[in-house]
Amino acid sequence: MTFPDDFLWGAATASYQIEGAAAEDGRTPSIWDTFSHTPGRVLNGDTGDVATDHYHRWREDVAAMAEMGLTAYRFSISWSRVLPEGRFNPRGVDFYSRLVDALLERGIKPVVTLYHWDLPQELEDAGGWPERDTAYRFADYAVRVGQALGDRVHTWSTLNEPWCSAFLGYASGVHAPGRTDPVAALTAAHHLNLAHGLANRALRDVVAPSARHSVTLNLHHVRGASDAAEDRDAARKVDAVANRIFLGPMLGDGYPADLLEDTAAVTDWSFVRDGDEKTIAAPLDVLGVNYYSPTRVRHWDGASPREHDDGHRPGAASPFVGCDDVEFPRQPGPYTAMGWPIDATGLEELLLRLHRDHPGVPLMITENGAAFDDRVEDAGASPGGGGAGARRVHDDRRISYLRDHIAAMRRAMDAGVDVRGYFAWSLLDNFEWAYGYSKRFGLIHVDYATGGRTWKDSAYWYRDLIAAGGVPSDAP
Ligand code: PNW
Repeated sequence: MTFPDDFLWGAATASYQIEGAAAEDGRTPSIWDTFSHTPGRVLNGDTGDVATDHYHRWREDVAAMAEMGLTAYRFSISWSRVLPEGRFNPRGVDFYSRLVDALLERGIKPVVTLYHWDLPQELEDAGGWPERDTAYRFADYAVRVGQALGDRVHTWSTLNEPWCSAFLGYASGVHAPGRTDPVAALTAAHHLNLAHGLANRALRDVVAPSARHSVTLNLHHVRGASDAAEDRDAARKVDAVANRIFLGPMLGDGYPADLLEDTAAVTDWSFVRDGDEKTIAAPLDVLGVNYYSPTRVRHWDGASPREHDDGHRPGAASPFVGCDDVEFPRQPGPYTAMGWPIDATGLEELLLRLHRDHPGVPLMITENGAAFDDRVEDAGASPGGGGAGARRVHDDRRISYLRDHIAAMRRAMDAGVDVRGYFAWSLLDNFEWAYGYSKRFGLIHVDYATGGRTWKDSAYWYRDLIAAGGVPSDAP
């Protein structure tokens, strides 16, 4: 396994999941502040008020990245820090400006996501993503950030996982703002697409010409449970409303005809105006792909209880609008602590499919990783155990997960797929949305009582892999 010299090895985070300091330096609430403070929405009533306290500990976090040898860091910007209640807030931007400078000093390329789900609350109050004006507000915000940081950012990504924003936020309601309205969800998906196109175009006018422009999608690698025509059709439907609803317009093919047919009973799509698809098809330098596990689907005949084992909360409405005759049967194990199946072949197949359907579009793995119940060993008390206070965090399964997925990516590259970088999710344990702090995805363990950081075994392993040019230390 050898990788190109300029291949990016990174780790990723998101503003609401790590920053804390929810009311500091002028920041006002986003939909995730409101949602997490609403009883019953997030496990154990956890909120992002403090999170990993990265807002105060960012210097130490950047030092850890440098020690790990990361060549890139993917983070997101909090819209309501930069434009609290719509007013420009220089103190909010200054935080990111100092962070970017510190990264560059260490030779770490900043990969900036403008939107990782934390819509300013006042924009949700005005209608949120189902309201067309939100897309224009997003483009204005992108320009503000571009003007402030545009001379220093390596890659700009407009949105992280618009599928989650639209369908978990407005259809199943397990994410903020917690609405369950399929028409609102499809409308939101379109306005997120539009927001991406408007922001991508506006940014190019204000940032360095060398900057790359991107978006990150959580593409579902959908597999039918059998080769039967009805299961294949179930896979086609889910692929349309989870993947091609974004890939189509963003990569210049417009909305797929089968998606419009499958959802015709829900909406006539009259919210798409003349010229929108052209706006959305703004040129992309690289497409970000987040991959965790494959999605297994089967035709549902309505006779037996419908299976919905795709990691979504039991009893919640389905996020898959227009797929009422599809079920999501349990997949063979093993699983992560999220209950997500572990299967690296899905990543390889997904990359090959993207390369086949959209040749010439470079790809980047912008998230890949796993939550496990890591074994924390406090060695301070045991004789010969590494000294007082020494702590080890053993996470062999995370190492295997990362190793297998990096190998799968490498196989796809060997078959001709142009992959430019790999980002582990996540640098730190953090606020895992509806699961609060109960799920840990980090390379670095966070003690939420003290804020203390401890490198897990996987962090040392990843450091060694990067130092060896992408070769895992125990490779045959
Ligand atoms: C992604 N799903 O979220 C996000 O980009 C991260 O912020 C998050 O922490 C990470 O993956 C792990 O969950 C997803 O239900 C959340 O399909 C849910 C789903 C997909 C991605």
